[in-house]
Amino acid sequence: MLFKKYDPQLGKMLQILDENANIVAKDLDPHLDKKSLLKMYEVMHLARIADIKALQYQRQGRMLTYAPNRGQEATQVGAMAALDPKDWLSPAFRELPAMLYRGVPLENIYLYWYGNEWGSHIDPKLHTLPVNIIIGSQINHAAGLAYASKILKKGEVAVATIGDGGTSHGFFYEGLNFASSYNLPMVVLIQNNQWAISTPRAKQTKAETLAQKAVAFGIPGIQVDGNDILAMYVAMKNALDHARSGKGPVLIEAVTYRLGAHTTSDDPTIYRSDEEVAIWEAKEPMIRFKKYLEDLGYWDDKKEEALNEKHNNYVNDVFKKVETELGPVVLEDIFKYTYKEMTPALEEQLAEYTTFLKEGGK
Ligand SMILES: Cc1ncc(C[n+]2csc(CCOP(=O)(O)OP(=O)(O)O)c2C)c(N)n1
Ligand SMILES: [Mg+2]
Repeated sequence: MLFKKYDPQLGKMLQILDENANIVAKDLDPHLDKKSLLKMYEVMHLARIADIKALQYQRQGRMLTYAPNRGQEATQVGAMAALDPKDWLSPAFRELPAMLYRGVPLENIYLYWYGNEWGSHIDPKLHTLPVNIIIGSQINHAAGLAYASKILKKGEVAVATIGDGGTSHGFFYEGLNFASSYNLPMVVLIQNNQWAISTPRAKQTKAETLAQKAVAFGIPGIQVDGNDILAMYVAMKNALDHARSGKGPVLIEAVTYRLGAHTTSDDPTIYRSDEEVAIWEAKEPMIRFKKYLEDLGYWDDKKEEALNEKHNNYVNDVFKKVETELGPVVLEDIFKYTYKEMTPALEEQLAEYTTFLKEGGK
């Protein structure tokens, strides 16, 4: 039903909670209970603080390159709240809120961006793959997981996330075509944050929406207000039901915005205007979700203050642990874990680097 009503060829975008925190599609309100709503808000809040602090640590020279996600919290948390724990997440690299919602400890995420690959050792029970820097390959990982789920009749759906820029990559078409041809239980969530580094969405493709790319695969597609956490939940819930029932994949385009830089190595002021950013700042997802919770009587300033303190302390403690105990990289690890056994070339490089360090190199 939902996918018929919001067929991408009709050019309609799903929105349930508007920018002023009003429910604008009453028939689609998922009526989530207080506990679920508060869990969603708390994860968004933790993600926001962890994101801001990661930037600060990086600017202080205490963290390596970091990819901020501010502005994309509702897209990710709303979607993840619809998954069963047994479903899979195959993320890209800007998915800190989604990973936190799936139960990945902040310690892992921080370790990764600190430059220590042990952060990618995520408890297999969490059914969440590590950060994937190779744009688009996560779609094929998800297609593989979905294929396995179908063959083994596991009832698990594999969800992959990808950026607007990633949809230009071959992996996107290969993985989705495979999944649709074999009716695999997969959902692909495009986080259209309007930019792929300095390439704007308008230059990425002539397609009017990214959701309409679903038409070529013969699967449902839907464009959603990605800053509306309720719409994201409802779209993902419907997509999961569709995929789980054996009807094949679904493509979701979340329309959102990357409020920060692409990574800490990027300066967005070079390629986009302050006016554009200001428009999206006003639409950012935490303002409207917080207001929605306040209107319901579930949230107030006192609770916000207490949560600020709790999460600030928690993030400080996690980073302290990463910086002092867990983070420092053992040089050999960098060479040892590329292949099962080191290749002669890697052995040579390790020997050379060890000598360089012994001779006082830095
Ligand atoms: C295969 C591949 N090509 C190029 C890159 C370099 N790169 C990293 S992020 C990025 C842009 C991605 O844009 P988008 O898919 O919109 O995701 P966003 O960064 O906006 O989350 C590029 C080109 C890469 N990581 N992998
Ligand atoms: Mg993008």
